[in-house]
Amino acid sequence: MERTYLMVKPDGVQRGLIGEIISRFEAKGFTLVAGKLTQLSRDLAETHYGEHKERPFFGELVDFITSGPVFAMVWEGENVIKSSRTLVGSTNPIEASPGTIRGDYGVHVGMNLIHGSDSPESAVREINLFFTEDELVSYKKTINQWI
Ligand code: ABT
Ligand code: MG
Repeated sequence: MERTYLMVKPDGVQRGLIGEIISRFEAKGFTLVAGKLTQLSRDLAETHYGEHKERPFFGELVDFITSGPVFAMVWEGENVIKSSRTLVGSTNPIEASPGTIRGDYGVHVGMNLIHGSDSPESAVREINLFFTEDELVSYKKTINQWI
């Protein structure tokens, strides 16, 4: 079954939105495989966002993502990578549709509440960056066989 890495960013944690965000993925029918509150080191943040190293906003991005605790998670389900990006909404909350997390709660492109892996390769890379194998819990839901 496909897995993805999702992370409530420092703004989402500060605004008390961890529960609300988790609820949306639970309601969709995805399965939580791992979760922890953690504070990113600058090193880890720079590795995680390595693809943006040359971008003008890189320094601010790393400042922001290390500014407070994040809630790191792994979720599992059919097409969870693409589907969770749809639930998250466009990068810029101004363009994100109502009903998406960023569309409902976001204001600023640099503080857009939640991160979601953007491809199968990113998902594997990010899951391994943030979690050890023994932190990932595999189980089958015993209720609701329909999703
Ligand atoms: P992430 O899930 O955080 O990776 O966001 P997303 O994949 O939707 O968007 P990308 B393009 O990966 O943006 C990474 C972070 O950089 C911020 N950003 C992006 C800016 O601050 N200014 C910009 O012009 C762009 C393009 C938004 C993302 N995160 N934060 N926080
Ligand atoms: Mg991204």
